[in-house]
Amino acid sequence: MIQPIQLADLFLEGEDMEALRHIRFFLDQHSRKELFDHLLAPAMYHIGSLWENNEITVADEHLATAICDFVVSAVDNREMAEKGLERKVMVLGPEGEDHYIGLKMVSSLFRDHGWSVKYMGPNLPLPHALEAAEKWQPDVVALSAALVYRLPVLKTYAQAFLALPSKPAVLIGGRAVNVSNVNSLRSTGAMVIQDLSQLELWLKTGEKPRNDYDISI
Ligand code: B12
Repeated sequence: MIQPIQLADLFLEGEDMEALRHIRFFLDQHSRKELFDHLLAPAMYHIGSLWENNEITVADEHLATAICDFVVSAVDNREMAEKGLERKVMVLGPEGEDHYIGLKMVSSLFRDHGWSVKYMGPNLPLPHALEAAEKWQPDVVALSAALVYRLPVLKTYAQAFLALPSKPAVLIGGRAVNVSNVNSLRSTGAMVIQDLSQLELWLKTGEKPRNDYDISI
C-alpha cells in the first residue's frame, strides 16, 4: 500500500495516472474518508513542508495540487446525487480564500452520505453566496479556510448565513480552525468541526460527541 510521501513524490513528478492507480488500489480496502485523511491530506501537508523549506518550487507545488485535485474528482461518487435527495449542502470558501482541496473532500463525504451537494469552490463573495443560498435553500452551508487571518471573514459569512430566513446550519472547518482559537466563531451559533472524522460522525449519527456540536438538523 502506498504511503503519503510516496504519493507526494508521484504528484511532484506529474504522474497522474500512476497516482490514481495507487489510490484506486487503496480504495479497494478503505473508504474515501480514509483516503482523504490517511493519504491525500498528509501528502499535501508534506508538499507544504517542502514548499516552506524551499525544497520544491511554486511550480512543483502547483503541479502536485493539480494532480491531487484530479484524483479527488476522479474518485468522487456522483451516483447518489441524481436521486432527488432531500438534504442539501452548499460548500464554499470565503472571499480571498484560494485553498479548496479540503472543500472538495468535504463535498465528497457529504455525497457519500446521500446528500445533494452544491460545491461552489473557494473565493465566493458573500452577496453571491447569500443569493445562491436564498434561492436553493440548503439545510447546511459548509465553509472552509486554511489561513488563520481568514477567521474574521468566516465569522461574517457564518452570521450572514445564520440570519437567512431559511436558517441553514453552518459548519466551519479547515486548517484555520485547527490552529487557532475559534470561540468567537462558535459564539455565532456555527458548528466548528475539527476534521473529517468529526464530520463523518455527525453525518452518520447526528450525535453531539463534543461540546462543539451545538446544532443539529
Ligand atoms: C496547495 C496549497 C496552496 C495552493 C492552493 C490551491 C488549491 N487548489 O487549493 C495555492 C498555491 C493557491 C496556495 C496559496 C497560498 N498559500 Co497555501 N498551501 C497549499 C498546501 C501545500 C496544501 C493545501 C491543501 O490542499 N491541503 C490538503 C487539504 C486536504 O488539507 P486541508 O485544507 O487542511 O483540509 C483538511 C481538513 O482541514 C478538513 N477540512 C478542510 N475544510 C473543511 C471544512 C469543513 C466544514 C470540515 C468539516 C473539514 C474541513 O478536511 C481536509 C482533510 O482532512 C498547504 C500546506 C498545508 N499544510 O495544507 C499550504 C499552506 C496552507 N499555504 C500557505 C500559505 C502561506 C499560502 C499563501 C499565503 C502563500 C502566498 N504567499 O501567496 C497563499 C494564500 C492564498 C489564498 N489567498 O488563500 C501556508 C499557510 C501558513 C500559515 N501560517 O497559515 C501553508 C500551510 C504552507 C506552508 N507550510 O507554509 N496554497
